[in-house]
Amino acid sequence: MNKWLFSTNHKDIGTMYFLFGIWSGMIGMMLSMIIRIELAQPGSFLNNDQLYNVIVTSHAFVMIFFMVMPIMIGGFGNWLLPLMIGAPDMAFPRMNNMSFWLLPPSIVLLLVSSMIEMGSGTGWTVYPPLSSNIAHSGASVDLTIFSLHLAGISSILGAVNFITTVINMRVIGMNLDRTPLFVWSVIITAFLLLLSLPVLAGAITMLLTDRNINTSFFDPSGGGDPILYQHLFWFFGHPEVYILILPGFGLISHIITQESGKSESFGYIGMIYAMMSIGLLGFVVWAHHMFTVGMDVDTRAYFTSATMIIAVPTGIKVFSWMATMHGVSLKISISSMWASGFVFLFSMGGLTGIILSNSSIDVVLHDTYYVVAHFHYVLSMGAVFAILAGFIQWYPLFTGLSMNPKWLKIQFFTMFIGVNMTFFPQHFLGLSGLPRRYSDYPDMYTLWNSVSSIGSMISFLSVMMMIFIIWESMISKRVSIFSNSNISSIEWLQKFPPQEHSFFELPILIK
Ligand code: HAS
Ligand code: CU
Repeated sequence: MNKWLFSTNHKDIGTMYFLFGIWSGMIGMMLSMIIRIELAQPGSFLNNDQLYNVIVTSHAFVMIFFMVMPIMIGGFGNWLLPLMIGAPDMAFPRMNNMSFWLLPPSIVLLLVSSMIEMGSGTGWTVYPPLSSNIAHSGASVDLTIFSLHLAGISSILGAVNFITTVINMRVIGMNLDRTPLFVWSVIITAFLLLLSLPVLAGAITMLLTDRNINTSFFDPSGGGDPILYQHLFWFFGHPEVYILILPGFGLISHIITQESGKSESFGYIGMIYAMMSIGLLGFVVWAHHMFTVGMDVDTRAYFTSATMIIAVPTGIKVFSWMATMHGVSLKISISSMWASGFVFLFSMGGLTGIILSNSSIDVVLHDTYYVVAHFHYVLSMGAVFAILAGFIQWYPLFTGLSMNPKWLKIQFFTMFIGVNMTFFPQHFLGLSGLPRRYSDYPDMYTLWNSVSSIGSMISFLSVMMMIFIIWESMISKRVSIFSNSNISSIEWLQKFPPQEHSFFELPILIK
């Protein structure tokens, strides 16, 4: 009991993050199934539109803050980063414990907010005036704000920890141009967190005072402006979407390199610069989420162009992954299937992002299912595929066990079919004008909504199968030949030497 509650060990804390993330993922998936049941056919299932919006809002928050971020940064970051840089643990082990234990109270606040009064039916963007105290009276939105405060503090502490660890605790000789790509991806993510979360905290705190102590930051009748909230939110919100994908980029680079049997990623240095460019550019494109607020044409031209430029470093990454895979003899492992699936489907999501970045097109597509299709391709098939690729790749390390490869292959294909069947038709729905965040629709949208809901059922069953595969590997105690979870950082570095593009002799340097 105390081993977990008071843990200061990066591997144990990483494991707790995984368990927490998987548990939240179940909640998030359950909420998404309610959404797909409601939309499976016209007419009402819940008979309550506010409740529907509460479910959509909770789904987004749970998936973003309590599934993807804890698993990628908390789980993989804690487990792999110290091992990859040869550090005995994180720089601030007790702060690491606190980062983790802030999350359970945070998700409790979020879930409680949906159980009292009328819930928060605001969407994850929490825009006023919908989130102000007239449209959302009662304590629900306040509890959501407190939940975000706690999750934000957790992430900021985590970011400080990762930055300090990487700056101070790399093994001697591991210069920045020899530091593994996953470490780079986490460190860039940590900077994004550190710079963007305080802005969100400011915005939601201003909203809190608007709601409760009669300030009027976002209320025109008191001299405020609701558009200010959107600027503050998206100054956080856009970097946030790169926070959700960058650690995945890092995981994918390692998996593709290892599974291709190569000693380093194609264009290793270019990969680092690409991630830094994506991180930096991510801070100057936020208003592509606000093209419909009545911006002047020059501002729209700027945000369109700046956004499109992000395709260049992202293209560098995609083509470098492909070049890394190029020319190797065909050896298809499960994790390389997930990784290739990632490269393909993430690129598709990226391309629809480029389409949306055209402000004149976005005026039509904003708040339609086209946007929903875009971000589920980069998230459900980008971030989630990266998580599954990494989880399968390092499962022997985390648990010492091995999963059934044949079942994993079936699971991959059912998931691949399920998510594509769920989200590809949403492009059609969006292009023909179906708005997001509504619980019902005219009959003409029935076909693709039904297909989408059936697809979501397939993905649901596929995730259940994954849980079964994990359970089976645990009860059968099939010890993996590859790895064990007691590996020390030094053994890790000897097994997986860092970038070898420059000469690097480990045993000597570690001394
Ligand atoms: Fe996005 C909305 C644009 C990447 C997540 N995005 C969202 C939302 C989420 C999200 C969650 O400009 C909804 C938020 C909400 O609740 O309202 N997004 C982009 C662009 C990129 C992008 C340009 N998004 C992501 C990633 C996400 C994510 C990564 C999470 C993991 N996104 C938008 C826009 C909106 C938006 C608009 C607002 C829409 C609205 O109306 O609300 C880029 O980073 C993508 C770069 C990647 C690629 C693919 C690989 C690159 C290659 C190089 C060659 C390609 C070229 C392009 C030269 C481009 C292979 C050629 C173009 C062709 C079309 C052929
Ligand atoms: Cu954006």
